[in-house]
Amino acid sequence: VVLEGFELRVLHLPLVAPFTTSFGTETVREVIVVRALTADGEGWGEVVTQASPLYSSEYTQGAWDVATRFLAPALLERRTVAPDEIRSILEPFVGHRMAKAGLELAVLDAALRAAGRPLGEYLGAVRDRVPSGVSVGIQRDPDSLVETIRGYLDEGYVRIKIKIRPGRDVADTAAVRDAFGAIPLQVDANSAYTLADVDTLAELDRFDLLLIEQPLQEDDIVDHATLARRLSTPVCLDESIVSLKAATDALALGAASVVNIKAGRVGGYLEAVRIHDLCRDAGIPVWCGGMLETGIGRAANAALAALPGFTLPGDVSASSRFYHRDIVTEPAVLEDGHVRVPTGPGLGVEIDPVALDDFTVDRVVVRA
Ligand code: OSB
Ligand code: MG
Repeated sequence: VVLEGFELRVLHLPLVAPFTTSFGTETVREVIVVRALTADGEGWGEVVTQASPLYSSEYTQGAWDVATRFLAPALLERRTVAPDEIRSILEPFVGHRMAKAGLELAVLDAALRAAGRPLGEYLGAVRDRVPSGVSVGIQRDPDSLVETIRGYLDEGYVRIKIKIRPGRDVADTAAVRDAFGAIPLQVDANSAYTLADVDTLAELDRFDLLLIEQPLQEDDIVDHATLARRLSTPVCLDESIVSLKAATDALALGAASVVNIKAGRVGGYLEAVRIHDLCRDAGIPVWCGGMLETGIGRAANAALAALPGFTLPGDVSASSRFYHRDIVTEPAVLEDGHVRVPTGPGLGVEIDPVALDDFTVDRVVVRA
């Protein structure tokens, strides 16, 4: 496409309920929405950073700064850009993968809309809907966790993931198993443990979990491999898998027997597909993670999760799991425990301009 500019906005979307993980509680989703302005029309992307660098080193103001001062100008300087060239154009800038991913998605959407091609087809989707799991934050106590999960199961979610942290792990998991029996269940520690906690983590083995997600720190690839040998629960990596190279190394070391793929964390949907391909060739199941996406990223995640190697249900839930009101006109809904893969050109969803404006707290246009 011929790039003319990028519009970036910071949005504040109120959450339907506070979302608590081992690293903190959110009540408002702060997110950056990107609009690529091209000679053939516009395209939309989303930078999935959060307000503070707690899940990863990236955060809203950092992403805003690097995107407006370095990344967008580098793309605009090229003027004519194909989606699969973006990675190499932005490669000189170290890190900042979520910011890169948001720009890439906006250009990709613009290119696909102009060509009349759906994102799912472009990425290699083989399904028209994807099974929907839900990520459940840490609640006040195990009883309220059980009641919260009962609501999601009644809605039809096919897999439950609970957040854990030291002191809120074994008893919470036991309460969920006691209440609901053999439902598909997994836990996510968001890096809250160290190898010194191996005995506690091994207690989780008796719950027959699908997996334990990211028990140790982002850099702890070797420690994850050590831990994996001590647990019967499969170890899944999230934070650690920041690129195809990181995934290659993690698999070589035996640090992960399952991989969570998030396009934002790895620098974009094209890198996400490469990690999918690697894992598929290695016989490692993958699933699509989430970052409380708006309707933009949620549509793209549904398309990604429809690739053949995504054999476990992802955190691709209905928009209503997080939001009363979305910024797209047809937010993702749960139908028989599944979310539909959009079939229209590009993302296959349309932006609701009024909602977009209502949630916007900052806006800038970077021009060629
Ligand atoms: O670790 O998967 C995670 C949300 C924000 C940051 C990290 C994570 C999450 C979730 C929510 O678990 C996933 C979702 O969008 O449903
Ligand atoms: Mg996670």
